[in-house]
Amino acid sequence: MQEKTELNFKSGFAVMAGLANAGKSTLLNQFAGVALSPVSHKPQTTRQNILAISEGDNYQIVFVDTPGFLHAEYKLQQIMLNSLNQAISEDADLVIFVYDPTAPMARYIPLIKKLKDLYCPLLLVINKIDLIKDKEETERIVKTLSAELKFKDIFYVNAKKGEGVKELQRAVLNYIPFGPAYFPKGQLTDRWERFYIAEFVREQIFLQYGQEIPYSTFVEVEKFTEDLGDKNYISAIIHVEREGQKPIIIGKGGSAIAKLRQAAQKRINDFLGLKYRLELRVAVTPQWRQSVKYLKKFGYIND
Ligand SMILES: Nc1nc2c(ncn2[C@@H]2O[C@H](COP(=O)(O)OP(=O)(O)OP(=O)(O)O)[C@@H](O)[C@H]2O)c(=O)[nH]1
Ligand SMILES: [Mg+2]
Repeated sequence: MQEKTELNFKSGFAVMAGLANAGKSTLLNQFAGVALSPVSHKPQTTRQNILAISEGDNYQIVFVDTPGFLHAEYKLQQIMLNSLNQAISEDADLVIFVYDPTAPMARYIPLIKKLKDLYCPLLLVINKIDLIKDKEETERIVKTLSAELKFKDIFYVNAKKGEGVKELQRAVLNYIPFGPAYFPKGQLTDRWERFYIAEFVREQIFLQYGQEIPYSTFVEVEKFTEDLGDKNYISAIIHVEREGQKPIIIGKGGSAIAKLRQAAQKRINDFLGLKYRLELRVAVTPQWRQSVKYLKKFGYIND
């Protein structure tokens, strides 16, 4: 029986890779059919790989969202880069190169170099087609990239609107190997609610605050009650790196944190399909992005 199942069933990992802000998380959410991975207009929104499991009667595709390729300066960024490297070189059955036409081609050089070393099939996705001027520009991009990398296929997508996503999803299945499912049927992702709660607060911080604030922030879920009915609540700590960042998060008379609390609470409740009251407080945790101790505590480094 086992042999028959393996012959009929396809299962594997389709990993997205691209520069920061290319639209990888937007695309992952389209594949998932739900806003699972935080999206913002700022680069480096995604810090850890996020899985969306898409399934049918005879397949299970695990789409993997990764942090955008970057030049790592601090420890957290090195960890982000490692997550991408591991996903494309160890986990992937297929890599989807998400290309953002609004980024200068020169910024792609180190990523292209990395993608040259892959053994698995590679698909090119030109995202943000709504922002491309004309057909000539598209042709020029495809020609330049195709001279460097061997693509199995090329797709033109508007991830924000979901245009071209179905065709891409169907094509991905062609490159997924035969084998038994990696995850139990019906599972959407590999992480628990607490992870997503923290991520959705962080997403709102990326949307609401400027400059260094989003990058200096970690959100820790302290309490998450599940059996108090309409008194269910979540309490979370927003860690910042410097004393001076605390009043910025809080805002004049608490106005900024009140706005943040409201937006994050709505995002969490929409996702979980339940009503929680969200409580937020701010703590100063100096240099956490450089500290192995805190990066372990916050789950960026696994023992
Ligand atoms: N106009 C347009 N904007 C898009 C499209 N796809 C994504 N975006 C926008 O691009 C920005 C970045 O999207 P994300 O999905 O967060 O990008 P990402 O690649 O995950 O970025 P990092 O997590 O920082 O690596 C957001 O403001 C999206 O709304 C698209 O097809 N067209
Ligand atoms: Mg992202």
